[in-house]
Amino acid sequence: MYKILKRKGGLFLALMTVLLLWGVQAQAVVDGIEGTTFNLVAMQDYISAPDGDSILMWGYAHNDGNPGTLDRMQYPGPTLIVSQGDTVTVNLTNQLPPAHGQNVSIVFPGQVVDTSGSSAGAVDGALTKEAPPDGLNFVSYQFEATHPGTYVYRSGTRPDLQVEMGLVGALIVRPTGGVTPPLESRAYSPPFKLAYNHADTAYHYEYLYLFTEVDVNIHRLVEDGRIAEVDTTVWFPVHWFVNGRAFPDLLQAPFHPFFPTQPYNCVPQTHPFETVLIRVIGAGRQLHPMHYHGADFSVIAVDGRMLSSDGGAAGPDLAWQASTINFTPGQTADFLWEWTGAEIGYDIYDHAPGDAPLVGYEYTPDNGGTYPDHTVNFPVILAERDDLAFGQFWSGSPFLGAMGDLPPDHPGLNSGGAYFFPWHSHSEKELTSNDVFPGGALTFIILQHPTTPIP
Ligand SMILES: [Cu+2]
Repeated sequence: MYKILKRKGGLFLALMTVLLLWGVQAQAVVDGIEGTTFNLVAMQDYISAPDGDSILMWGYAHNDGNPGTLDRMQYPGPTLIVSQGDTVTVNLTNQLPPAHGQNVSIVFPGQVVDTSGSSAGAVDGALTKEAPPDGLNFVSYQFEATHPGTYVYRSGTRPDLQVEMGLVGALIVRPTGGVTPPLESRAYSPPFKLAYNHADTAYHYEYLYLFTEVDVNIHRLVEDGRIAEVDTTVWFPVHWFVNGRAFPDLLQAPFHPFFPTQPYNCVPQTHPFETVLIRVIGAGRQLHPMHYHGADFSVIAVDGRMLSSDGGAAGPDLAWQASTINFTPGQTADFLWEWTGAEIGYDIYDHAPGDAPLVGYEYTPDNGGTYPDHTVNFPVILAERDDLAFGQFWSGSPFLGAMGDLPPDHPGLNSGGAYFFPWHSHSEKELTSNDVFPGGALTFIILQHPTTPIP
């Protein structure tokens, strides 16, 4: 039995505008594997970084032959999605090249883990049982998912090296409480779901923000068979990843063929008045001040525990509001974000002054009133001529390259007229990838018009 207890200047905006409007695709769900038994394999492979680099990684693979999963290592590991009360089994085998001499393991902070189902050749490690690099012996980690929430899982074997190398992932426990949120609903809104067992944790869309860093020098040494020379006390990361990709790669679709070992993206989308749940994981070694433009958010839980004064019945009454949150190494948090435009004084649905509100799209707050018609059109500000580029932007390069034609059937650039709010690290160096700007921990939340469906 094992227990572990602002906006920037014109150039920036022009760059962003050009880059972000290409082919943005997202899913309003957290990609991952649902179930109660997961067979993970530690493997070695490469990821790509936006500077064109190819970086050797170790990661957890989930090979079950089903669509939506990979049969090779992925970075980060597969997001494991379970339900509260489930007995969860994660079996781990180790197919890292034996020459590295690395056992591997998984620790599940917040869960009480039993490894008694492991094979006889599993090895006792410093923190938990480990799988030797023979591809045969396995460790069976079993726990009951007692509390809903957002959790990290990661290697418990030399984590300074193995987490850096990519052996990390997310665990999501969904609540079983069948509470119907007594909240307003609108014609365009999908049904509410709950993050925790309380109506005040209801959301329409959820997204994962799993933050990691990479010091390429460590990966080069491993690639060269020089693990003995790795010194993680002189660690100096030059890549910052959200869900295993950096800007602009994280705007591409999940499971995009450009990124065969980096399946997850990070493109939050919502409509006005709908609620977004962000699941935050500090999976690396640094603090990251992540900054969410457009509206303050409300932190409703930390480390898989709702911020409640009475253990849950009062809901997240101790939630706190902010525009920036530190991703703390080893910590998770959940927050809710909603954009209403309530205080900007414009009609956000592009109707002319005096027009009747769009039926089904008007905001009806909980107090029974309706959102006022400001009779002021939302202003449209055209970019300065010098900030514009002419023609079509896509060149096949992830960065601004030569002009080229959009591919056939491309829907055009921001055809829905959405607003884009940057969501980014406020540690400015983290907006680079190996000293190339823009890159790193930068993405956008896309505020779609109500008539634009969000997949
Ligand atoms: Cu900012």
